[in-house]
Amino acid sequence: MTDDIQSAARVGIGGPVGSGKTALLEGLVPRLMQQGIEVAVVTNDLLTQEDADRLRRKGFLPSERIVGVETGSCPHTAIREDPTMNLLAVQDLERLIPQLDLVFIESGGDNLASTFSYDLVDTYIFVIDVGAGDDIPRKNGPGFMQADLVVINKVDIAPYVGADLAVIRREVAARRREKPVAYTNCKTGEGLDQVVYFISETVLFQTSQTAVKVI
Ligand SMILES: Nc1nc2c(ncn2[C@@H]2O[C@H](COP(=O)(O)OP(=O)(O)OP(=O)(O)O)[C@@H](O)[C@H]2O)c(=O)[nH]1
Ligand SMILES: [Mg+2]
Repeated sequence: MTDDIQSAARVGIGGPVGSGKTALLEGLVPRLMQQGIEVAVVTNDLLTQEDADRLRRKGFLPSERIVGVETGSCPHTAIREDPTMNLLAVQDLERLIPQLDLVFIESGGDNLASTFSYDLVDTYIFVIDVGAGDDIPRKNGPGFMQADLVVINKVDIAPYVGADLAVIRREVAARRREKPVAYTNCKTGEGLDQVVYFISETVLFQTSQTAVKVI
């Protein structure tokens, strides 16, 4: 039934509650659109359309390109154990927008164990924020360890929460080794070019026009 539909690249965005997943989307989507990439977004919330409505209010994407999935269960169930709802949402978007290049799937906020099924996404980004403490990398959560890209967000608040960015950088490098990491401030856009670079190289197979290589 779906054989004749062109498949868009799928990028998961996971991470704890409030780490900045939606803020990251708010930064990434306009940057990718500027490069001519056709983007859509699926958001997951437990019982609401909160994030989908927030993105619609931003006005940077036509409303039909934003789908809010109400998971009604643990967020990781809908991105890993049984991603049916998300797969159907992506398929609907691909049917509606045949020229689609890229679909983001934002998980509901979860814990450090949260990972995506590769049946649902081609690659995924795990967002943690500096405000959660500089010991987060030491906790070895599977989401953080296994994600294709880790984004350490809210670097701007480090001085206010007593988090040492040098410690974070050292411990992230020791645990992630060669796997990419980007340090971002979604309020200013700092570091977002590195995330665009990662997406361009990993799933769009093109060299980003503005981006900087991820460290
Ligand atoms: N100072 C600062 N605040 C940020 C940054 N990124 C996000 N925020 C704020 O952090 C709060 C949470 O951001 P969201 O983007 O809603 O986080 P989320 O991960 O999508 O949250 P859930 O979907 O509820 O899990 C909001 O008040 C954002 O404005 C950042 O880089 N710096
Ligand atoms: Mg969100």
